[in-house]
Amino acid sequence: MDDPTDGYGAPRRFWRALDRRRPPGTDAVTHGWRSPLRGPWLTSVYGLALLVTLPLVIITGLLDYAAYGPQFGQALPTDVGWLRLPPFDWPTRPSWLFRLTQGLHVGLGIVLIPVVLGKLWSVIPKLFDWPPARSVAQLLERLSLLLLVGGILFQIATGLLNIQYSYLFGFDFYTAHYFGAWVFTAAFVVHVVLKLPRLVTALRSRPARAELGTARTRTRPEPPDPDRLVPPRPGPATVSRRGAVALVGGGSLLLAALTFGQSLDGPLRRTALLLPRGREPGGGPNGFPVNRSAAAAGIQAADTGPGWRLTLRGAGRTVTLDRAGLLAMAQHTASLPIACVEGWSTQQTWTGVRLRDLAALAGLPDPAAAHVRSLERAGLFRQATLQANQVLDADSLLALRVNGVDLSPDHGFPARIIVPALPGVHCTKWVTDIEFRARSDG
Ligand SMILES: Nc1nc2c(c(=O)[nH]1)N[C@H]1C(S)=C(S)[C@@H](COP(=O)(O)O)O[C@H]1N2
Ligand SMILES: [Mo]
Repeated sequence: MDDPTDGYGAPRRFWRALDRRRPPGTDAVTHGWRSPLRGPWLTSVYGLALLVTLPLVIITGLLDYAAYGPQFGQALPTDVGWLRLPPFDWPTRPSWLFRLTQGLHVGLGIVLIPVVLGKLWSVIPKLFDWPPARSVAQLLERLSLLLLVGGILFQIATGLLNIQYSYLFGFDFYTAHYFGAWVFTAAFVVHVVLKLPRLVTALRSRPARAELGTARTRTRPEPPDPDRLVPPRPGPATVSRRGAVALVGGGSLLLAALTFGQSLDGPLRRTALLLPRGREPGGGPNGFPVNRSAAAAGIQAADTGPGWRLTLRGAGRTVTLDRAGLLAMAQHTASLPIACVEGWSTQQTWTGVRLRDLAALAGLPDPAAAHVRSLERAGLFRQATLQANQVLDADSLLALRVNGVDLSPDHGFPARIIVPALPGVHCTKWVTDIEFRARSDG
């Protein structure tokens, strides 16, 4: 048929036979897509944008997993087999580290959606290519594309669901998103290795400045390319390449404008229309986002009243304190962020007792770890384990007050954990018990 020298060395008779078995309709579908914009250049422009940014999304995602303390079995999924990351202690400095990695992961993940859609649009006729492959190598390449495209759509869908519905589907989300990330990353690496030379050639073939200066009426199709991205019978342009790039870029900017407010304090937070909740935290010193309210967590006022006690456990020693006892200890104030896995973050000024002072009180001034428990009886996040560096940092607090007033019930009254660069989920509210663990001798 159209191309006797397919260049893949497949037995010609086999491919001819396959071609004759073309499913009805594929021709019509392929020829229905006639945009003269489609071609290596536009695909490569979107591809370059993703090539630069997706590694950031991948790396920040993996860092977020590491921030959860997988060494304590508290990162989800807990068992990842040989996909385990090299173990290291998540640092406490800079204090905005998790705010940055998590904010970038969720923010970029959202902002890149139009670019992903633009890139898929530019190659969609290829989905209906017939025959589906002309050699074993090409068959493998197309299977990797299935993992690439399926992978990114899966990661976007599960990520969006999680920031909307949070932990309703908690456990399944983490498992799916973690393994989905590895599938996608593997396919992404294969794709980059195979296509990078094509991308470079395509971008060199048409100077960007000239291309972006070309009006719609003067927009012409690219010459036929070996990947057949250029349609065989292109129609007239309904928009210029500049317009196509601007449409995608504008979509990304719009999403950015609606998203990044969730990491800002002050009036600009209200621009975060995509922030799923906590947009109306009320005013006053406790007027910042609440992830899970005291009522939702089933915290009874009776349990946080005068009868509340904090239990500290150390090396063979148990100490019990009430709130007055804690307030009588040395108080320390620090301005620290809370950064949630759903992407939002906020910085507040917290006052309370240093965790290292509590460790010393329990007889373990140099603990290996601390296990914190909440009054909450159910719920995934009623407890957390902190690393030694997280206990010992001079700004790590059992906070009693925020912005100069007592913590509100929703922010964890009588006492909550706040540690620099600690994922929000481990800043346990309504703390009742801290167990410091000794270093094993040796
Ligand atoms: N006991 C308890 N502590 C908790 C939670 C919880 O559900 N229960 N949620 C955590 C999560 S996911 C976050 S992001 C922060 C949010 O703190 P805030 O509600 O004070 O803003 O609290 C953390 N502490
Ligand atoms: Mo969170």
